[in-house]
Amino acid sequence: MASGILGKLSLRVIFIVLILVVAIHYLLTPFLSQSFQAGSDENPRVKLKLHPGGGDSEAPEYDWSSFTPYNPPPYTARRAKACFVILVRNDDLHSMRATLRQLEDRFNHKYNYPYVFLNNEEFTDHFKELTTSITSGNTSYGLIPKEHWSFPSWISEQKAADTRVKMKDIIYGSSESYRHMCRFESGFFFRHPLMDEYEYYWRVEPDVNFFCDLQYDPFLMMQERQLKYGFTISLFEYRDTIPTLWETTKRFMEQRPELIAENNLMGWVNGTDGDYNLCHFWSNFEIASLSWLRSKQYMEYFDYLDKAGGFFYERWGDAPVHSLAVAMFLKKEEVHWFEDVGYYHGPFYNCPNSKALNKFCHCNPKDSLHLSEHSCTNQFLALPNSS
Ligand SMILES: Nc1nc2c(ncn2[C@@H]2O[C@H](COP(=O)(O)OP(=O)(O)OP(=O)(O)O)[C@@H](O)[C@H]2O)c(=O)[nH]1
Ligand SMILES: [Mg+2]
Repeated sequence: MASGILGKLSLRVIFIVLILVVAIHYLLTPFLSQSFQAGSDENPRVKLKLHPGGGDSEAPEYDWSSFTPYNPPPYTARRAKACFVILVRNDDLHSMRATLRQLEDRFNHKYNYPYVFLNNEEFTDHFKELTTSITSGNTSYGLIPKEHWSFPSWISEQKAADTRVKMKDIIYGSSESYRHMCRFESGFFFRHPLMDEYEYYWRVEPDVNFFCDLQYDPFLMMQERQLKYGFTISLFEYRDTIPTLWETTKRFMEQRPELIAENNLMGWVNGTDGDYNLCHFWSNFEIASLSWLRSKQYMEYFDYLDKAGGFFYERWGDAPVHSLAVAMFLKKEEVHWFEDVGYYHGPFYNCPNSKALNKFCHCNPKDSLHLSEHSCTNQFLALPNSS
């Protein structure tokens, strides 16, 4: 009798628990599924960013099928008209060599692409000897013409000097050479005569690190997929360095609407308040098309900015300049995130999350900036394709 009552009781308890479990599951389902859908349509890479700290077994694999390797070994002789371009000082020889060693080991010993070194001063024989000795491709060394690394006639040197004093508390705000560097990287490196024979460039700096064996030729990939601009890291710019860059750019767009691409990427840089949201591609790494930079629209944009004076009266960086140009002139399909290039430029990493890619690397995906709120890569990936 007692066991009969107990039996009925435990059946009731089990029944109630079951109902509770089903109810709780039903109530929580919308919240759980929302966290997977936020910001993404069907792009599985966007979902991945919702797993910060992932990267090992629990991180979802995503579709890498569109990323077929180009020149799998044995290596074919096919090459793009491409080079590495490196703006560097003689004093940076040893950090330069450390980077070249990695670039060769991770990629270029198989492809032997040439290097163009540029400098505002003559390279020393010592620099030339010790960089040529460590590289597999041809090396050439160019002196930057004075007019590409000096104040243009319309700039008041006094006003520029006053600006440097006013901006002394901003990163590189007091530096004159940094401003020449940013202006040069914005408007001139691709016009140096040593660059004339090339169609694509990979920008490299001393002291950056490469962590992954690249399994294909990125230049040929750019060419075959008609890509114009490739990046590894995106982030937010310091607003104080570019107070009027956005309004200057908007003025340019108003004056030259016919130069703006129909399906452009302005959605990536438009802030909700109508201001620039500060998203930019970090230009210390770029693999990109030279004909795009040499195009009428880019050249007009650079000239417009140059005349406006912000390279000297503020501290406009080449990264937001290139990025705003990408946003105005290119379509999403022409811009590529080199997720598989493990890369470090202090203090940020790009490191592939996918096991399929990370197996060629020695970086920790958990360090990758794209998993953090400081990156704009998620927002880029979430943009719709134009077609
Ligand atoms: N020849 C030459 N190269 C320079 C000069 N200033 C900077 N560069 C190069 O320009 C590139 C960018 O300069 P960086 O000092 O690295 O600027 P950054 O990346 O914004 O700042 P960091 O965080 O210090 O790396 C690097 O390739 C430097 O080697 C200069 O005065 N002369
Ligand atoms: Mg740097």
